Amino acid sequence: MMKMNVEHVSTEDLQTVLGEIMDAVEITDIHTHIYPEAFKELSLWGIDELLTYHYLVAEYFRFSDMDYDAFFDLPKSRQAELIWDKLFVENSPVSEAARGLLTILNKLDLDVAARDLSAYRKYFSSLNHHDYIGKVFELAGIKDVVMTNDPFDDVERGFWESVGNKDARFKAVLRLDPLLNDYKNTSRRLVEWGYAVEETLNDKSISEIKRFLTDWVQKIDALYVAVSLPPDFFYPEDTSRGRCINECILPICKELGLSFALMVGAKPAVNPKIRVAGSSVGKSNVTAIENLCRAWPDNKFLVTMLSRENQHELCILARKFRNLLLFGCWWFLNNPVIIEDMTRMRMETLGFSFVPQHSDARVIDQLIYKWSHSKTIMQKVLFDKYKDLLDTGWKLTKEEISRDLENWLGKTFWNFIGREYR
Ligand code: RAT
Ligand code: ZN
Repeated sequence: MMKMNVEHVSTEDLQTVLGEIMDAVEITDIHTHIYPEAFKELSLWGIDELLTYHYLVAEYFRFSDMDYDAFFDLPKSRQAELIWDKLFVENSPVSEAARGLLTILNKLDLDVAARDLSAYRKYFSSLNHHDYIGKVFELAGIKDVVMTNDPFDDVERGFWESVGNKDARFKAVLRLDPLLNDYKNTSRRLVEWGYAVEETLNDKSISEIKRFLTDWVQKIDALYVAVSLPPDFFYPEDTSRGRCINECILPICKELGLSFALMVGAKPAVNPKIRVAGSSVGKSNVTAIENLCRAWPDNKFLVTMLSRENQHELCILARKFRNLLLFGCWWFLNNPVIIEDMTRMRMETLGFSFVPQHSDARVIDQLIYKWSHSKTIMQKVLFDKYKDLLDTGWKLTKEEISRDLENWLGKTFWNFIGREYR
C-alpha cells in the first residue's frame, strides 16, 4: 500500500497555524441579545449604543455622583457623552468593557488615538444598517448568532407578530424568565392572548402553558428554550417555578426535541436605581443541575453559571452527564483573567466537549470586541494544550486542528441541540 505523505504541524509553526485557523473558523454565537435589521429599534448598533451599554453605565457610576434618575432622564446621546468623558477622557479605559469599545473602533480603522467622539459619530452616521451588520459579522468571524427572544416584551412580540425574522444569520430562542420567575402576572398576560390559564398552576393552566410554549417555539423556530435563574434556584422545588419546569417546560422540550438552557446565578436588581445595570451575582447550587440531568436523561441541558466559585463543580458535573453542555463565560465572568482560567479548566476536564464562549452582545458592533478578545485567549490556551501534545511525540495536522475548532466553536452546539449545521 502506498504511504500517504501527511504534513504535520511543527511547534515552531503552531502559533501561526492556530492564528490562521482561528481567523477562518465560522463561529456560532450561541447567546446574544442582538436582533436583525427588521426588528428596527431593537437592532442596536453604533457609538451611542456602545457607550450606553449597561456594563459601562455601571462603571460610569463608580466615578460619577450624578443622581441616577437624572442620568436616565437624559437623551441617550447625552448619556453617551457623559460616559465618554468619565470613562475615556478623565480616566484610562482599562476595564474590559471600556477596552472593548477601543477594539471596535480600531478594527473599524478609526483613529483611536484621536479620542474624537464627534468623528466617531460622523463615521457611524454615514453607515448603512444592513451593510454594517454584514461587515461586523465578517470582522468577528461569525456565521450565525442566537438571539434571546422574549414573547412577554410588547415591542418584541409586535415584531414577531408582524414582520417575523427572515434573516437566516439570526436564530431564535424562546426566553421564559417572566413565566418562571413571576407566574402570577404572566398568567394574566397569557389570558389576554387567549390561553385559558388560571392564577394557580392547575391541570388546565398546565395544558394551556404547554400550548403557549408549542405555539411560540413554532412561531419563532426556536433553537432552544432558555431562562435566567437566581442563585437560590433549586431542583426539585415545590414552587410554581419548579412545577412549571417539571410539568410544562421539560415535557414540551422532550416532545419537541428541544434543549433547555439554564443561566443560573443572576441576582436581579440589587440596585434598581441603575436599572438593567443593577443586577449582581451569587453562588448557586450545582446539585440542582445534577438532579435535573439525572431526572430527565432524555432531555438536554445547556448550562452556564454566573459565579466563578461554581465553575469547577460544574465542570466535574459535565463529565458525569452527556445531556449537559456547558457554555460561555457569562457577563461578570467575561474578563480575560477569568475566561482564560475557565477555558483551561474546562479543556483539561472536558476536552473540546463544551462551548467555550458566547458574546452576550446587545449592540451588534460588540460582536467585534467580544470575539476578538476571546479568540486571543482561546488561542493562548490552545497553543499550550497542543504544544503539550507535540511534546509527547504526538503529531497533528492542520486538518485536525481545523476539525477541533470547527467543532468547538460551532458544530458541538448544533449536534447537541440536534439541529442540522448549515
Ligand atoms: O450580560 C448581560 O447583558 C446581562 O444583562 C443579561 O442579559 C444576561 O446575559 C442574560 O441573558 O440574562
Ligand atoms: Zn444574556
